[in-house]
Amino acid sequence: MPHDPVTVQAETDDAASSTETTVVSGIQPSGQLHLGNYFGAIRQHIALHDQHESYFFIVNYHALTSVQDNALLEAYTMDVATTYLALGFDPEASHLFIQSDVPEVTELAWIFYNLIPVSRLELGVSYKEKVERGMTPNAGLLNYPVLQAADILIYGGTLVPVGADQKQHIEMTRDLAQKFNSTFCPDDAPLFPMPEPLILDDVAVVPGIDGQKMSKSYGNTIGLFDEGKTLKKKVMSIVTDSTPLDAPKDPDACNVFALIKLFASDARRAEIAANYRAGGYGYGHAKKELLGMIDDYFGEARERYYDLKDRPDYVRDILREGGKQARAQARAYMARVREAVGLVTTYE
Ligand code: AQP
Repeated sequence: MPHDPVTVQAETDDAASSTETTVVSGIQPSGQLHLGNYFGAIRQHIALHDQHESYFFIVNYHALTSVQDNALLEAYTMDVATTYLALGFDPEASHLFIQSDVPEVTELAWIFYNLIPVSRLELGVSYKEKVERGMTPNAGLLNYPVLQAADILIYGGTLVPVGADQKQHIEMTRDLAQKFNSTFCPDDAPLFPMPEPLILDDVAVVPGIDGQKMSKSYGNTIGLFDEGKTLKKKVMSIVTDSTPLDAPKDPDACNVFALIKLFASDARRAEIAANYRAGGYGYGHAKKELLGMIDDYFGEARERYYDLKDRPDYVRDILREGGKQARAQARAYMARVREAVGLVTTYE
């Protein structure tokens, strides 16, 4: 497998070589986690989490932009944590916690609101796409990247492993760090570092079963732990063109092949591409192959997931401890931010 954690580690070593590296990333509890989340971000999170000081959090404030049902939000939040642990996240080696256990991020976001024009936020690609898809353009959705910047900077994040769709948001984070430093800090003592995104070029944006970006809110996902009939139904419904079985096909124009590439070794990938080009290899063959790959890849983690699902108190304890540590760090940073801004603090 070209993308097992070991390979990702090698790929990320350059970007994360500094001894000062602090890895920070969040994930929305807005639905079942899917292949796009995994290959775009989670795989890198798992590979990096025990290599550096790191903070991984479940961004439930962000998820309010799309989930406004309390039982569902709570269930999705626990599900994200359970998924990370099932995939091998070691809570002793890093911090895994819930965003709202560190409410100081909303305070930092408020400060940042004053440093970015509304017109810049209105140009956000993700914002525009979500509105085009029918989401309500409320203030939370518009300000999503500002809260994200607060999430990253409040822990002094320097490296942010994300999918390609988040590139623009990390640029906004950098601009906000720069703007804060130039507005409130002496030139030789900037408060915030400049975070770098870590985006693996070969993954880019993982397509969903309809060929659009795989996204929880688009209803086009393949869940990490989908199995049996559910998994089969989703894989078999991946959109393809109507080229007949016998005819040669272009693998690079095919959604099924785009997903196969994520799982297959280089040699297997080349073989399947050659089959496409030769003709006589149908999309049904490719889908069957993909189905087996997904099952093999996530089979063991799926078993751990179902085991952990029966132990919600254990998962909650891990989140509580992670939140406690993260909050201590965030509070220390906020004390310096408040002083830099001139917010008089009268409590100890
Ligand atoms: N299709 C994708 N391809 C590559 N990376 C992806 N990511 C999400 N979809 C893809 C990456 O997953 C990380 C966590 O994403 P998120 O859950 O915080 O928010 P998102 O990007 O908005 O994910 P969804 O599934 O599209 O959620 P909804 O529909 O609720 O907005 C990010 O690093 C993202 O790049």
